[in-house]
Amino acid sequence: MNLPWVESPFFNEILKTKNLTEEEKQLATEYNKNGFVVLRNVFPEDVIDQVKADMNQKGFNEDFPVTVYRDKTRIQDLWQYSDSTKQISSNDTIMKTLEMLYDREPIPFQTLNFKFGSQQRAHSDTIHFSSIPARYMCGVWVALEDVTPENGAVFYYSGSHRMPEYNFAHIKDAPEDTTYNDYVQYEDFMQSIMNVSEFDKKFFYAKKGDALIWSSNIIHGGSKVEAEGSTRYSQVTHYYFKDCIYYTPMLSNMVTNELYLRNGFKNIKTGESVQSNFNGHNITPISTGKDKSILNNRLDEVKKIMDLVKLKNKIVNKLFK
Ligand SMILES: O=C(O)CCC(=O)C(=O)O
Repeated sequence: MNLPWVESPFFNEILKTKNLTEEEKQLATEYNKNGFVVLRNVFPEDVIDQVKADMNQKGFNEDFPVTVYRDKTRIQDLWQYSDSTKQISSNDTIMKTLEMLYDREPIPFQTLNFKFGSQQRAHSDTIHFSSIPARYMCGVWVALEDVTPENGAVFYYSGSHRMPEYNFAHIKDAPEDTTYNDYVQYEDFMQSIMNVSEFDKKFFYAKKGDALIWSSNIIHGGSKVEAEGSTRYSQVTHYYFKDCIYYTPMLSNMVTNELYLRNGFKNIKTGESVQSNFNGHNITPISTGKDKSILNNRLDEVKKIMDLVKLKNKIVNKLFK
């Protein structure tokens, strides 16, 4: 089936056919049920401390020039300037665990380093990063210092990954394009869904070096920072998996199925540029406007025929004018 096996309705049958250790079986079973797993004490202390040093000396240092997005709380893609940030994203234990959970090569493609709690409202990563086949995406959140009820712990709703992947097609009444200005409507919607759902809200009171792996569609966010000014050094890496079509529902038109494709992003581990395909088969996106495309291989054939007709007309006109 075109779904990660850990999210498949046939999970229990597939599990029986897998050659996994008892520990891996337990991990996969938890991930299937809850949509997240915790790995304790995964990263060497010196790498973590170097990431924090890079955050201060580069990421949050206004005198250090960067071309990536940053504000007082977070910096996106610090990996471009920091080898230790890359090492956290490409860590062997994490990569092997993801490969086991998804049966495809993981592709780390974006980092977010937080100096303070994000206080981000409940959301699913699928509004930002989705894939065809669906759900080949996950986040790995790493504590670079201990997390307490005071410094804005990450929260998540256990089991919420089983919900549909909500997007603007579920809430807007017109088939309009959306932008980040509409995001607050999505956040209001997700909160109202959580208010009427019975998922357990959990907080990740991590110790330095712990990692939380969350599946693409689990609802999560950052809780309030109770002790003003307290730091919460942490790093999230977002991963896609090999041989998918990658897109952003937030900037797509999900009513008309015009996708904002994410093509040519960098694999943080290998430095290679990643192109979309469907299970290894080429796809031909056809642009429908400045930043959106439809996927229709038959239309591509039509386009080729139209190009040939145009060429034939040109030749005929030249010969007989
Ligand atoms: O670190 C946090 O507080 C939340 C991060 C988050 O929600 C995300 O990366 O999607």
